[in-house]
Amino acid sequence: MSDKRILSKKTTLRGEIDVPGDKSISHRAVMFGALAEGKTTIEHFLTGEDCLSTISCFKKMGVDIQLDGDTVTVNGKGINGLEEPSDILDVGNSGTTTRLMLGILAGRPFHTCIIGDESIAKRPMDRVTIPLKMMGAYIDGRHEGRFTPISTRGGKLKGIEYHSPVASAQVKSAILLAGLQADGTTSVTEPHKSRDHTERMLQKFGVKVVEDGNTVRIEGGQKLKGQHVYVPGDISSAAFFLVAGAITPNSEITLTNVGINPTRTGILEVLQRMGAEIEIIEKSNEAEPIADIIVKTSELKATQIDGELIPRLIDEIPIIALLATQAKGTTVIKDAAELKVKETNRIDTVVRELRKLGANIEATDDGMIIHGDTQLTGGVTVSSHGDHRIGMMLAIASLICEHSIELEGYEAISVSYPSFFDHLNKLVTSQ
Ligand code: SPQ
Repeated sequence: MSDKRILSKKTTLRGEIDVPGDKSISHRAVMFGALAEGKTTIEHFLTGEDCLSTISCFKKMGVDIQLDGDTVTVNGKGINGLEEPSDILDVGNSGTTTRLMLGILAGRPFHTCIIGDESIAKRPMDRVTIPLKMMGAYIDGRHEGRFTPISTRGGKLKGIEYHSPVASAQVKSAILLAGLQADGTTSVTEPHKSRDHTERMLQKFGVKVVEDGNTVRIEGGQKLKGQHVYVPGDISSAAFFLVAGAITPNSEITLTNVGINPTRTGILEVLQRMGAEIEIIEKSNEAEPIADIIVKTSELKATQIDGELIPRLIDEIPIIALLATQAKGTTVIKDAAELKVKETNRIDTVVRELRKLGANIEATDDGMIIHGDTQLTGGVTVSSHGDHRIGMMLAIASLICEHSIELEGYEAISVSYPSFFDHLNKLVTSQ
């Protein structure tokens, strides 16, 4: 990794940030626009690398997609309008693109070959290929279809009742997207409810989806109709500045138009429980609820994070670990073994990199234990390990380290937050 940045302590952060569009919702808006009949316009789209990979894959399947600033226009020709790509579909670093697209391709009567980067090649795909094969799809890949490169030739699908061993929106969404193309009813039941952007957006595009506790059902053969989608700010990106505001002295930050879908707001509950001074000003509540959030420097106390809360803050655990280093007492995070199969093993990378900075943190089998109220020292080189969320967590940690740090692999941040350093600089300079 050759890209490096020196980052140093800051005494105050002030100002307002318009957080970029939600990554999960941006992916889905392009995909559902491609499956729909007619025009879909997407406003406040996230132009991070992951979402650009989704656009590129669907363009290769013959979909007319135009990107202008952060507005996307998709001219969908319906699900039968997708064409066999003449080239491989490269998903880059994006697990969401891979898994949701597999659900769509499961029912398409043509051949595709999906590849991604080194990190994607290590992430388990059998969590979606197993149920999709049960539905009748022809899918194969490295290690008996568990890893990319993966090839698909869609089959005639039949509905299944699937009980997922993990709470995963990617698994749930892949099965629902295959279910749309299947004979009969498809249902997915999860141990805990994962983010529900697919269910909300399918309904917006005119599809009937029935939700009953942790079970979601869909009837095959329904059609999608093009829509206008406004993508709220990504709460997973906002989380970095919510924590920055709480732990940096003399700070007050306003984050505007942040999505506060209850399946994603675990971070807000944890901040409140830990004593952070935050104010949530709700603004609108259409397909996805939105709020402005204000955070101030706060006295923090430790907490325990587990159970149904985990899928509601899974991507925020790296930055919550940093928050916990500044809280009085010991914070315990458990039931989070899913962290091991993200862009990196996020239990290992968080513990390893925060320890280098002087944190008192231990890894467990399914989470971590953080002994708080620690002065982070810094004065070392840390690495993102190519994982955007680890890179941003370390950049926020630098704000409170005694000595400056060198961050290796900062470019990974553009996967989900290309304007991250511009926003950080804005908060440092707008006193
Ligand atoms: O897309 P990708 O690479 O899987 O991205 C991550 C992230 O940190 O941005 C996970 F590494 O977010 C996932 C999230 O963890 C995005 C997502 C979605 O859009 O459906 C769901 C979650 O994954 P999962 O496996 O729990 O379904």
